[in-house]
Amino acid sequence: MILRALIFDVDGTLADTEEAHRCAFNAAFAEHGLGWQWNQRLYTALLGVTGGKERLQSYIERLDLPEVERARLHRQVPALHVSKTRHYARLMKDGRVTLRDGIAALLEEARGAGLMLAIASTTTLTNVDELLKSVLGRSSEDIFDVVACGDQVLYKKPAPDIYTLALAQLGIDAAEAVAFEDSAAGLLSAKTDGLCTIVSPSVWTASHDFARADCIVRSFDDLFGLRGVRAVHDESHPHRTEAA
Ligand code: XBP
Ligand code: MG
Repeated sequence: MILRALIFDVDGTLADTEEAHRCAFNAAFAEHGLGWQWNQRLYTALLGVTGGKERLQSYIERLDLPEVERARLHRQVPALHVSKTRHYARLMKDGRVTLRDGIAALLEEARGAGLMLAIASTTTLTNVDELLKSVLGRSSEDIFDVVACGDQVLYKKPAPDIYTLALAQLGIDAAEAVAFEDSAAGLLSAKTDGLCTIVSPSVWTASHDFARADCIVRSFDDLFGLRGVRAVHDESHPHRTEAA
């Protein structure tokens, strides 16, 4: 099989965005008069649940509350998440978040090598666009051939659904693409779809299990150049890539 596309996770992979997400959640809690504060230690644990709305729901389930109050808070989740997304957009505009090392070169070299580019993310399209406008001055559809994200699928990572959707929209098989991830949930999602997956842990996911990764790098900067690289489908070493 020939390599035809690179598929990127967003949060923690394209950029280290989770501190901005955490601050956006806390700003939304304050706006809604909730006395909640997610510190970095708690947020690292909560990141085990993908999806902001799902993370809020799992947090509410952890609280020691009368059931009536718990039900009221669950009903508040959609509005809370809308507020949080607005705060995240505001934080993206302050320009403090940058692409992770190596990502800009990977995107450029992939284009130069004639590869398609896709996103497979749990976050919302709004967040993807706000991030890319902030770090590259362009929207997601200007850069990526396919943007699969958020509620486009019912089951979020670690379910394979978002990568299945990205591959379908690319019109290719898993053997023709490589996925880039930062978390155990993202890795499991990509591997369940049979994708060769390169992982670079983020500060939030350093303790995750990446045993199934095809390649683990400290930084995406460590990857070889893509020029002239093609995937050689060798039964004994599927997804082995070598310089042409
Ligand atoms: C990471 C997530 C997202 C973000 C928060 O997505 O799990 O939920 O933490 O964004 P990925 P939302 O690594 O798949 O890009 O609040 O929009 O979900
Ligand atoms: Mg991620």
